[in-house]
Amino acid sequence: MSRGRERVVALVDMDCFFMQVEQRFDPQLRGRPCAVVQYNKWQGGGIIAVSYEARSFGVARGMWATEARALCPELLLARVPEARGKADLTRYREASAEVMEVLSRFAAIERASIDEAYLDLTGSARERLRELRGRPLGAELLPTTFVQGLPGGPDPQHAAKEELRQRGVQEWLASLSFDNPDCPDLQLTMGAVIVEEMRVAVEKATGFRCSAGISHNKMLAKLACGLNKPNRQTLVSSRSVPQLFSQMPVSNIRNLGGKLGAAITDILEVEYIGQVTQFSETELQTHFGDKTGSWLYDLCRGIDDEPVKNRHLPQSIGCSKNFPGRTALATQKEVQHWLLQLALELESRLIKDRSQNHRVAKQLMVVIRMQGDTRLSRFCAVTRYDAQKIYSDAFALIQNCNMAGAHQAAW
Ligand code: TTP
Ligand code: CA
Ligand code: CA
Repeated sequence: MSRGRERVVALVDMDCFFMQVEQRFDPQLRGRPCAVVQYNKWQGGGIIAVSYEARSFGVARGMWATEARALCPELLLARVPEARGKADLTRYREASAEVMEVLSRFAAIERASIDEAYLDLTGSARERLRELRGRPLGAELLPTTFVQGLPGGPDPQHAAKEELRQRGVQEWLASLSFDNPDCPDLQLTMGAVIVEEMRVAVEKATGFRCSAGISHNKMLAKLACGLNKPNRQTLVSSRSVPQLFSQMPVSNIRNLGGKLGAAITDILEVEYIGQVTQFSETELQTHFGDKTGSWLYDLCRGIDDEPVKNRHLPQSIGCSKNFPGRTALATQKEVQHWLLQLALELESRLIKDRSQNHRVAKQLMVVIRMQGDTRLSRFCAVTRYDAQKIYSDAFALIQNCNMAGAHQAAW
């Protein structure tokens, strides 16, 4: 078996997640163009989640509600609950836990964010293939699966997306030999069957729809998931990688969205991830260091060895509030007020986490963003789950960052 095709890895990501949570809460929002906004004092609030019905009008995350209404006059809005003067995401965290619980019934999960998780389905896929004893899989087991790169041939002019999907699945299944359970493509196909079942189970238990990607590693699974949203899943086989990568912008790849991705496009003068295959491993190591160079050499060929970790819970518990532009905090009193509000939220979430998950936090990290977008972080030990103590520790950590002077009333 060629390297990098040993595993079956899936990434499940909820469709417009906060929106679906609000739609379950208020059924009048279902099937309608709608969005979730945070706060509403300025421009009707900032949009953080958008239903697919509203996306077709051009409504997007980051717009103000007033801008979105101009694009889509019938847009309905749901508001993020607030507590202690800031957004309260409890409702979404609880909905996330419901989803993660269902996914965990199928395999160990690595929670990757509030609405997505990786699963290593290698073991389950192998077992199911053994049970199959060489019988072929039917297209009816893959009712929402797209096979990336298929159907082959020139793009037909008038075929509907669903018709192309079905033809792709047919072509794919016809290309498989079912008598070899070690065949990587066959294992991926069984992985996709399991993910179809998983997504049905998620919707049945929670009412939420999701999309998924099925491939040989986390990078390809994540990329695959985004190819046919919403409520669909995409299988990316290793043979589809060269074509897919030949037009895939570097920044669309997991871990290449930021500075490293920008360095790759600048230094190598490439636009697409597939173009990186022109460079030797040594060349890549010269530019990016030994470790990153080798990693990149594999990555641009669709190879990524990062294991799916067994991690169900978030690694940290954090809360924050932004004060953009004119709302920037300008006095020590204000800084103290908001630090205390954050500490109060933290205290209650830490206490809940300790009783639910039988663990205790060790480190407190305080991050502040200052004028000109500079960020600064400071750490200390967490000694007690007590808001007053967390607040005073946090304030002590950042007090000397006050440009006006550590003990001034101004900040
Ligand atoms: P995403 O998975 O990035 O987006 P989404 O689920 O809304 O839409 P899609 O169907 O395209 O996956 O984020 C999950 C949730 O996290 C989202 O519903 C709201 C929240 N979120 C924010 O509040 N701010 C942000 O900047 C992002 C990226 C997400
Ligand atoms: Ca999502
Ligand atoms: Ca997500």
